[in-house]
Amino acid sequence: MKNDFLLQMSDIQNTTPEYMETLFTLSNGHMGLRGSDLIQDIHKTGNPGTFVNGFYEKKPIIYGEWAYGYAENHQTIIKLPDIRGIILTVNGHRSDEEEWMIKKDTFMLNMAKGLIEESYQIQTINGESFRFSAESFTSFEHSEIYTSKYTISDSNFSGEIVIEKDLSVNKKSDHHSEVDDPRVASMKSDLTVEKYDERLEQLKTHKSQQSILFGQVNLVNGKANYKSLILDIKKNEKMTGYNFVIVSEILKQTKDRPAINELNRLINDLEYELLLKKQEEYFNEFWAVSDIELSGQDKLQKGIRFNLFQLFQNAGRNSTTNFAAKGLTGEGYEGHYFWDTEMYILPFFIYTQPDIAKSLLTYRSYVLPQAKKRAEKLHQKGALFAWRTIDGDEASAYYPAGTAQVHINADISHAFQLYERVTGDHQFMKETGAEVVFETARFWLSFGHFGNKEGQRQFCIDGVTGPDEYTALVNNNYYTNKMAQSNLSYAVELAGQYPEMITEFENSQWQDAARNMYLPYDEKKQIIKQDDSFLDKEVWPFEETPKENYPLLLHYHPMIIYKYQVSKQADGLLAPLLFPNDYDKEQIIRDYNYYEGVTTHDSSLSRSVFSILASRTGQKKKAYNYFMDTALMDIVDLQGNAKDGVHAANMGGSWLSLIYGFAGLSYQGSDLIIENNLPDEISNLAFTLNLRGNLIKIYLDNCKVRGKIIQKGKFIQLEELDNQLIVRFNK
Ligand code: IFM
Repeated sequence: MKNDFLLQMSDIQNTTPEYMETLFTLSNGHMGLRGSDLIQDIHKTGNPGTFVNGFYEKKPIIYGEWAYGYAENHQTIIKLPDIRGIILTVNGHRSDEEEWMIKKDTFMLNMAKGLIEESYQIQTINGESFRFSAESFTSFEHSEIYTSKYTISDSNFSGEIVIEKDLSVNKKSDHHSEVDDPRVASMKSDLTVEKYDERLEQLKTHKSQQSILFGQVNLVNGKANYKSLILDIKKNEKMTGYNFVIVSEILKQTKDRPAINELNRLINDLEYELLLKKQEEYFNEFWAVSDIELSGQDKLQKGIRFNLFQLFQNAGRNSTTNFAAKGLTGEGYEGHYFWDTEMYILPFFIYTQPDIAKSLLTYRSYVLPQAKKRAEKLHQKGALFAWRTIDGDEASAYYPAGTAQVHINADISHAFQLYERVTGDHQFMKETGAEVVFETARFWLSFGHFGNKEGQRQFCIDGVTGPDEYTALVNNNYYTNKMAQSNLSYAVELAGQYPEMITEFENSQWQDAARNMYLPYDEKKQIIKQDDSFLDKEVWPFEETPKENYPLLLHYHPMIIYKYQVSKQADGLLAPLLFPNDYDKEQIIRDYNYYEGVTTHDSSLSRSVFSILASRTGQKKKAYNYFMDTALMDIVDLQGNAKDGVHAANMGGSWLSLIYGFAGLSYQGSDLIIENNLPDEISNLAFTLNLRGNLIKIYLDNCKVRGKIIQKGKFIQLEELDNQLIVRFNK
């Protein structure tokens, strides 16, 4: 197998245990377990643990000063015990009680198959020695199973080796929180534990009213044991045993019979080799439709595959869960879902694995009732989606950089629109998406207002925060207004197809607001204004700011930051990225140059945007440099906080930098255009897109763009021009 599918310790910059655990996380969208030390010794280090997507607890937010409509509860993903770590007992002596020699020979994440493979040379304090190998994975065939095959060989003794896992919950070590970093928080797990049967316990939360079944089965020579795995070793003979940890789907607090019956069937038929075979099939399929091959700097190919792998393995797939900002790799951002999914992560899925995209979008429809309630609470019409959430309710305790980011509404509408455009799945829009788009459009009409701007009646949206979290509560954030306009226009388009879902009056209001949306522009500087007041502020004193004072959010009070022209991340520049046909190249370059000068990139969501726009405006060197920071962000720990989880939006951003940037994907009318913007450092790029069921393999090299249909779907035509590929769809 090609080494570019194997992530090893030698590939990564930082080797602290917490950081390694993040990078070597195994997940299947339902559960994620950090890649902690396998064999527990007397030196307990790191921050191991397991996360279940959407399994969380609530607790009231205590405000020093409360105001009407503030978010009521924290929602925090629960850190369950480490289901990976094992304790070995050899002839009565335990690995976590005595000083053993444990030498790691191999440890790798096999991204081609979705496994961790590892082997150790072990010598106990009494001189018993043996080789211990393990192969483990979170099953994609049955997402409630994490399984390992353990093999003992080359032993210099005959005797008993016991392999155990400590799955007891509510331990002190299941809690870890960084006091000085607002981006990290976890909640001490306080679960009610009830014995369910001889194999399983039921773990219940209190306030969020959820429960899961949790337990293990061990198999040796076809015999099951629910506590531990006992191997009778003969000197020099090889011996194998299997462990299966069961982490059920989230159940209703009352007994969820069908789900439990299904789980019982699953437990009775556990078969490692079959699950392994299926795992390989899943991953073969995944790489066949999603891989990106490219030439270039050492580690780049592997870095890109690592990003794609993490995107694939961390996406919720059951329509009631989504994609947390850190996936299931750590406790950063409490397991919350943000706009990261729609604007950075979903394009990858929409263009490569539309079924996963559909499931992530369905989640938004699933929480639409909460979004409608939220709008009502704020005395608005329609729906207002939570800025950060697990269960759909707003969980942001700091509203200026939370609830006020109402652009989330339009981001969600935009993702539905992209899904429909790329897949042609109108049925989904009819059944699920249209209502979300209409409700978000209703919100804009009631939240915004017509005002007089520059002598004209224009639609304004005041008192909001845009993507840049270093600028809060402003009037007419350019990005928000542009996105709201697009949301309204899409609602009008859908209204033409489903007129029975809206009123005539609404339709005309939406058209009016979209047509007259105010988009702030500075005539003197000839650039878009991030918002009404951004350019009037003093520019942040960058020259006097020591390097160690970045990210600013950890060193300056918000009141100081908000006074200045300083952006944490790309904001207005997202508009030309998403609507390239609305801006000419000179305009984009002027905006780019200005806003690059005031952006710190303290958010990991920033650099990919700068890379894409640099690609599209012929600034190849810049495009490449920003891309490299994006592509290898977690592998080199660029942001310094990968220990708390991967930067999933940035991983989506690295896909965007390649496909929207280097391959210049855009639309002209209904035609999709691929354009060759490859930087000098990358001479070849190949990737696959799924366009209305057609799998198209696209190749770029220094002088050409080529396309090949490798699986046929609805009618399309490819036209190859000099350095351009045009995909035409049948209307
Ligand atoms: O959604 C982002 C936001 O744009 C910047 N702060 C972190 C959030 C989660 O990734």
